Formats: sequence, structure tokens, C-alpha cells
Amino acid sequence: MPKAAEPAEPAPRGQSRGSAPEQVSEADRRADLVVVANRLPVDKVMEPDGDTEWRRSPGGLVTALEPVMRRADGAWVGWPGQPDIEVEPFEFEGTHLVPVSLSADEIENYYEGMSNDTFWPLYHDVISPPRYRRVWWDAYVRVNRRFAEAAASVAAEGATVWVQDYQLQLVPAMLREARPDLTIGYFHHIPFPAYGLYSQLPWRRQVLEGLLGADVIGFQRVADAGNFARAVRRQLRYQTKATGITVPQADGTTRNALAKAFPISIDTSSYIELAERPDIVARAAEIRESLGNPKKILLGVDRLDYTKGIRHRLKAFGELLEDGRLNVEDVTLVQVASPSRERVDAYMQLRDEIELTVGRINGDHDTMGHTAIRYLHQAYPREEMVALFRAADVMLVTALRDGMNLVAKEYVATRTDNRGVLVLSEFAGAADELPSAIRINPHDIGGMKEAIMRAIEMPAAEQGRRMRALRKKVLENDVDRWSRSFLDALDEARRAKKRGRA
Ligand code: GDG
Repeated sequence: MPKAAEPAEPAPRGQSRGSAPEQVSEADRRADLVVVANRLPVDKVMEPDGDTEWRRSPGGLVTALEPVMRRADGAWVGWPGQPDIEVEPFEFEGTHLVPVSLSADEIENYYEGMSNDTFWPLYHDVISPPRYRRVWWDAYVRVNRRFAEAAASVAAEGATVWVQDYQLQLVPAMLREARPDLTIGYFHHIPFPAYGLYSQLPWRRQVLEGLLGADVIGFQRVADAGNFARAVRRQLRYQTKATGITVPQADGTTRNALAKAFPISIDTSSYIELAERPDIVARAAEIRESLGNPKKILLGVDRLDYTKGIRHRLKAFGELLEDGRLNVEDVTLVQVASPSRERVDAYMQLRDEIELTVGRINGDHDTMGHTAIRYLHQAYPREEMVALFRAADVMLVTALRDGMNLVAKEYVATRTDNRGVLVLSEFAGAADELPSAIRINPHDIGGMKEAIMRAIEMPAAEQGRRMRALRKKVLENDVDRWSRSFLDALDEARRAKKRGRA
């Protein structure tokens, strides 16, 4: 079980590489597969009796990697989720967890600052203005180095290391420098912007060089991989050909990196299982009932984030009520906006704007028995989300920019009845795989209003036709297939490296 570590710094574990297994203590274990992510796949929770324990965090990535990690006897490097705690490495459900400690100051600069107030808005097409602050960058470099060191010390000779997401873009190169024997992958969960925007970044070269430390660099969309390759050509003058990038080495030779789309997905079968559970089907009916049995329920489910297009969605819906084309007796919009990044200014502002808009629309249109928008600034258990998906006639995914958008896939997976309509922004990665949704440009409010009306009025036969096509895609490409295809690409890179050395 975990225990608080004292003194603060763990012993330098990298030095005992190669010692006989029986001499290796639990904390010194080496793994052939190492995942490096900002967060560990567990949360520390307080029990009613005041004791704390670790619980698996919900989420697709954790679910997807769990069987792989178990099979490979893998390790996971990440922040335990609370500032200034030192935790020794520990075993959790078949995975060796290696906590990386972050101070409150580092969380402010590396995480809330550089990750969420610089990279996040820049990579989402500057929907909100990115802030470029040198103290944030310095913390980002320092923390990335700490993650790289932790990964280097837990990886066995010749191991595979898979780095996750934009908080850790420098880790691949740092890791390669320390451990050239490793095969390194990196997956970018959010968009990679066009060069004209990317080039704003004061550290644009360092970030590209950091990412190119990986053998395989995965993106959500073909367009993201293309934007990355273009940035590499323009900024570093390296040669690229289709998905291959020729990376010059310090010794004058070159090596190949692969930059390619691996669209992420969901744990489809677990969503289907929940969707068919009698208590969840009953809960869906209860939700309808408690909303006053409207003819149509529209649903939005998002982290409260400016990339998700919640304001645009509210505007379109509010105008439809204003125009008299919809009426609150017949139609209700349920908007779940789960709390997110509440200490970042742009998110506080967004929350105020959305809540003002919801209040105005409801104030203008509610009746005693019916509400226009049931707004829920709360996080719910997955069971409740699935019941909501089952209750919703129309799912609105109106992101202004989104790497993939798993909510769109979750909605489709839970519609085992082949009913319901997905309205999907073309700026979400999911649009590439789900052409049978009603596609929208969320900036075009008029177009979005027409799409909402079309979804509300769609005959059952057309709903069924479209939903069957959508479900086929989501059933074919689940998150297990995603992780397998990425790890296969890494395996291929490892074999190519071996052939190169032979
Ligand atoms: C990033 C990229 C990419 C939301 N509220 C509740 C809740 N959720 C769940 C959803 C979904 C997940 O959170 C959100 O995933 P998304 O993909 O929609 O969006 P991001 O959080 O922005 O994720 C995104 C993703 O990484 C994976 O690569 O698709 O583009 O931005 O699973 O259902 N779950 C529960 N209660 C809530 O209140 N249980």
C-alpha cells in the first residue's frame, strides 16, 4: 500500500539497472512498458473514517490501458493529483505506479499556466488568447525533466515508453537523451494547429525538438499530423515524406520518426453494457418524467471549457425559442457542464457568461411547469451519464475545436435502440469518422439552428439509418483497437531500430 515518503527525494533508482531480480526491491522494479501521463490513473480519496485510499480514476485512457499494463507488468509515471505530497512507488491492480511530486507553485506555473493557459488555447486555434510567460515555460521544462527522469529510472533495458499529451511534450527528447535504448511513443490528445498559429509560440523549436524525440508521434486527425509535419519542415527544415520524418542525429546520421493519425475511441462494450442495464433504462424514463415529459430532449455534455462551443449552442437554442420555432412545453435542453480548471481566469469568465445566458433564456421562456434549459454545473457518475444519453433525442456536440470528442462516441455507443440524432461539429476530430451525423459549423448560428430543427424533426426511419451507420464505426474502432494499433506501430519502430543496428 502507498505510504507518504520521507525524505522527500526517492533514492536514485537508475543506477541499479541490471541487478539480479531477487535483489530488486518493490520500489526498484523495472518495467518493459511504461506509460507517462500528467496524472496517475488513481485518485486519493478520503474514507468516512478519515483514512485515505487510492481508487482507480474513471476515464477511457485508464480503462484502455489497464489490460495492456497488466499483461506487460507495466509501470505508470504521473502526478498523484495533490500538491506537495511525496508518495513512494506502489503497486495498484497489476500496475506499478511511480508518483511524480509537484509543488503548489509548479502546479500554478507548469499545469495551470503553461499547459492550460498557453498550450491549450494556442492548440485550439486561439479561441481564447494564449498567454506566453517565461516563468511558466521555465517550470514546464523543469517538470518535464522530472517526469523524464522518473520514466528513465523505471524503464527496463530496451523498454517501450508511451508519453501522453501536451503537458509532456519535452519528455520524448529528454528521455531519448538519457536512454537511447528505449522505444518512445507520444500521443497528442488535442489538436495540433496550423503553422500560422503555432509559430506564435516563443518556444516553437524546443517543442518540436522535444516531440521528435519519439519514434512514433500520434495525433487524432490526419490534419493534425499534417500540421505537425509542416511545422517541422518550416521551423527545423527537416525532410518529411507522407507520415515519415527524417531526424538528423548529433553523430551526423539520421533516424526516422513516424507522425500519424491514431483516432482515439471509447471502451464501447462497457457503454453498451450500461445502456442495457434495466436500472439505467428505468432511470432514463425517470429523467424524462422529471423534466415534464417534453416531446424532445436535447442534450449537451461537456467539461465547462471555451473550446466546446457551449455559448454558440445556447445562442442557437435561445433564438429558436425567441423565433417561436420551439417552445418549452415541447422541448428542453439539458446541459451538463462539468466543473473544470476553475482557477484559470478564462474559465471563471466563461462560467459567468454561460450562467448569465442560461439565466436570461430561462427567465424569458420558462413556465411554472417547464424549463428551457436544465443547466447542471456538476459531475455525475457514469451510470447517470448513460441514462442521460438514453433519455436524449438529440445530442449536441458543437465544439469550436476538439481533438476528438469522446462524448459523441459515447452517445452513439449507448443508443442500442438505434434512435436519437447526433449533431456534430466539423471542428471535432470525431467528425472524420462519423459522417452520418448531422454536421455543423458552430460559428454559423443560422446553420446550427436549421440543423437543430432538422434533428428534432427527423423521422424514425432516417434516425435508424444514420444511427446504425454511426454505431458500426464506434463498434469497429474501440479504445482497445486504438491502443493496440499504437503499440503495434511502436513495436514496428523497435524492430526497425534493431534491423538498423544489426
Ligand atoms: C481531451 C480532448 C479528446 C464529462 N462530464 C462528466 C463526464 N465526462 C466525460 C465524458 C467523456 C470525457 O469526460 C470528456 O472527454 P472529451 O473527449 O469529450 O473531452 P476532453 O475532456 O476535452 O478530452 C478530446 C480526449 O482528450 C481523449 O483523447 O477526445 O478532444 O480535448 O468521457 O463522458 N463523465 C462523468 N461525469 C461527468 O459529469 N462520469
